[in-house]
Amino acid sequence: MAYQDLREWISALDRAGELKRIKAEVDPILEITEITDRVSKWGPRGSHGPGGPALLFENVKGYPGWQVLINQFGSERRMQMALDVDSLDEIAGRIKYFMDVKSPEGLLDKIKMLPMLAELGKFFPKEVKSGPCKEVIQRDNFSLLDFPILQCWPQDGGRFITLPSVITKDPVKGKRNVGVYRMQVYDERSAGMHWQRQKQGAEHYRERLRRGAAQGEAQPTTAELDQMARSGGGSRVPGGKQVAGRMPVAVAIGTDPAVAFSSIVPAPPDIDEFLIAGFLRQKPVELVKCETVDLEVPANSEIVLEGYVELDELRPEGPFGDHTGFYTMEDLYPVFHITCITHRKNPIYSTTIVGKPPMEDAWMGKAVERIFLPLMRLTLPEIVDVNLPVEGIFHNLMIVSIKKSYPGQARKVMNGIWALGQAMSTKCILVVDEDVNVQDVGEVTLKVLNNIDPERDIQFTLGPVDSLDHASRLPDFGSKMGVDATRKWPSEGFTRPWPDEITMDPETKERVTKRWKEFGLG
Ligand SMILES: Cc1cc2nc3c(=O)[nH]c(=O)nc-3n(C[C@H](O)[C@H](O)[C@H](O)COP(=O)(O)O)c2cc1C
Ligand SMILES: [Mn+2]
Repeated sequence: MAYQDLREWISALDRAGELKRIKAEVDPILEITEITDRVSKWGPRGSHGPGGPALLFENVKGYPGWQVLINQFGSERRMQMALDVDSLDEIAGRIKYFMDVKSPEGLLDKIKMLPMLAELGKFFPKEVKSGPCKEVIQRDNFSLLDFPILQCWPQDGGRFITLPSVITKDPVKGKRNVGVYRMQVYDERSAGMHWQRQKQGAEHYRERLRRGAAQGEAQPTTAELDQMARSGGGSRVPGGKQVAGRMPVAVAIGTDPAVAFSSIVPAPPDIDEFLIAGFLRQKPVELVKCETVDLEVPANSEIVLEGYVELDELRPEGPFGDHTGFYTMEDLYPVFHITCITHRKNPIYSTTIVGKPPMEDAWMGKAVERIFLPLMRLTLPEIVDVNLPVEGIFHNLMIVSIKKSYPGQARKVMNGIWALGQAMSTKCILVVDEDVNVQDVGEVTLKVLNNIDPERDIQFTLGPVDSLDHASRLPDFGSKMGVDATRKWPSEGFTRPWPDEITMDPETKERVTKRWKEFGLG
């Protein structure tokens, strides 16, 4: 059953004992982070779970009447609740169900497909006339400074909106994109728009730059496009030509959990994340038209910011304490100018913090790992399982097990992953045989390091790297490493015998089990 909105989700968390309300006064400057960070790290020693409860701050210093929600996704259990499943693999199962369709062979087959088609219809977003996000419409007297936006870490460049669903459209194809890109508050009506270079919002922006430039005297050269596209945005076409124009942008804050989660999933570029949300909640996302821009936003949003990004404006953004555990340094990004704010009465501000793992985003990342497994298998069917260990911060380390059938297959898999959407920036890929449990990092360490001849089995490549990588030779460009830790075959030039793994024989095991009490070992 889909949650209607953020409030129904909060009630569900409350009923399940997954929410703590904090009535003591707390400062949105640093204090909420310190409290949430400690709670995120609750859990048995040596493991990452269970992640502590969701927190609702009801007495935010300087913001009477406001409530701030944080850590809503911060445990495996809550991630399952958010997507209404008992195990995240259930979603993978539902994806597989739709993917396994073979073309119908006769009328009976076609009839059998009808329920599936009817179900598909439930996923598409649906436009409605109005909704709760229109309860208060502010066209003039509004200010971002009225919102309890956090300053997360001491060296942050200011306050940041950390969980906004940023909605844009491709200017040519008209296709919508929704992505979470943090927004640094500059003043009452403007904020940074931190879409990183390889993200879809940035691509929509570049598409406008290309079009704008095309309407001018000359097409930009490749070098000019590169410069314009720096940091996902661009300022001027070099040579004094200015690409004037505005890109409409809408931002939804505080939606139902399926919409918020869908905004972070690395969906293929042309897929509308509201369709994914519809699939996850098995009910269409209801959208309303914005007041001042030609975009639609979830009708149930707590807060909607409408506005535009100027095509010829960049401004320093950052520093920001990031999910790498380090600060990302100041860099140039486009600026979002607000033309209108609409919100529910007494809106609830929904946010998150990132920092040293594990934090709330670790659980979102784990959900992505589970849900995307069947989609990875579409391109790389030999993949058995994937683990993105939390300290690998998603882009630094991917461990993947494969069913190996031919020489060199591990390297084919690495190259496939480096070609797969946001996985392109994976800094280190470990490929192991299918008998290795990739979820057990201890077992992976034992087997990978035993099985490799480093010079032979490590492969370097050059290409796009994550914008948050502070060690790469250049921003967004650097080297990546793949480790082929599968057993080497004679057909791969390995002719030495390969030893068996140590295991006890079943007879001895059984004999010892039967007599276990005799030994007085508990
Ligand atoms: C809490 C949180 C904050 C994020 N902040 C940013 C950000 O500031 N910039 C960015 O490019 N991606 C950020 N991301 C990652 C994107 O949301 C993610 O890559 C998403 O898939 C992008 O969608 P897109 O492919 O439609 O661009 C963040 C993710 C989370 C969970
Ligand atoms: Mn997208």
